[in-house]
Amino acid sequence: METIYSEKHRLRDAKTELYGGELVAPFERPSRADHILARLRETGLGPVSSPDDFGMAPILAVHDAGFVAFLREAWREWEASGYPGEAIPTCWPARRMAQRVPEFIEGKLGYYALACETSISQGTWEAAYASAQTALTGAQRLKDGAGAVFALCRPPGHHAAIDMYGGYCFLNNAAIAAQHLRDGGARRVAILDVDFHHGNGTQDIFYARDDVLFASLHGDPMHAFPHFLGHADETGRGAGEGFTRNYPMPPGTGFELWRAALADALGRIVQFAPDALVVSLGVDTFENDPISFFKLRSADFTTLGGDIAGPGLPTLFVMEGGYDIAEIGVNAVNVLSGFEDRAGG
Ligand code: OKP
Ligand code: ZN
Repeated sequence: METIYSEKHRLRDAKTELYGGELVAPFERPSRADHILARLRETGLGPVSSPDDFGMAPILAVHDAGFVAFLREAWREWEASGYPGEAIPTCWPARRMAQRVPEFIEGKLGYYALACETSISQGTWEAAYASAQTALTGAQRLKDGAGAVFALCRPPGHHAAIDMYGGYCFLNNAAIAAQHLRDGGARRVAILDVDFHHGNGTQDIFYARDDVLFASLHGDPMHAFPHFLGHADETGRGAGEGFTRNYPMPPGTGFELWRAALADALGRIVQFAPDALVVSLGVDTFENDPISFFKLRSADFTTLGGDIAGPGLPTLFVMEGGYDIAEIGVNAVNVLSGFEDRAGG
């Protein structure tokens, strides 16, 4: 399986994350990609290629133009404000307040942020842009006939909504790739999100649509980030009714229960009969993940990779989360090799 990878991910190297009431070194850091790349090379999964540049149009096909302009300018505006640290919002357009974009950067941050753990730092936009292009290149490979591709995206994307960033995400790589597949002629695309956290951004982008099915397995939002989306009764809106499917699961969930949810999600995907499958691949379901509460073991990732190959669909894996950095390479590549072994690739 070919991997698409850009060194530009290194430009996303924030110094701070707001965690547990303290500013700490971010969990989402450059060494995550290094460990995945090292493991890919060690196992000889396949070639590693640089992304092509598809420009802004495919990004603007899923994200709000004002939001994208904000992301591009946020660091410059924050620096100009004279504040000493990284850009973090302090105030939100909460219930019964005006939903109007302020002029001052601190207000803009609150308007466009859905969470404040994620600092905007120098280079964040450039890395997020390269991450989206990495996913787009993977989508293009599927369009050109590849059976499976791995987009080693960083920063991740699935929390980024039409006009909101947060949860370490800025641009929704998986959604941008899925839309690119649609615009390239795929009639239906399914997105399967196996990251520990609910893919609220992806759900937001496709919630009212019947051409992109979204299924997510995740920690119950009553107990886990993003806290305010991902309940089982969220199933789509309007024409999209029935085309969103959520599988929230409780603390301590192990592979048996998780795999049963996966089987149900894959059954729905098969029924949907998509032309392509995009997998939001997070391995923060791992038993030793520092910020999550599922109990999957390294060998389980091989099994679930095989399960995902079951439907026999052209499949794009888009990297999302995973914060046990020492094991992220083994766990992510286990999914890919499990997929290949079953797919016979
Ligand atoms: C990004 B991805 C933990 C707080 C976690 C943000 C998590 C973002 C995860 N108590 N806050 O889905 O892996
Ligand atoms: Zn996650």
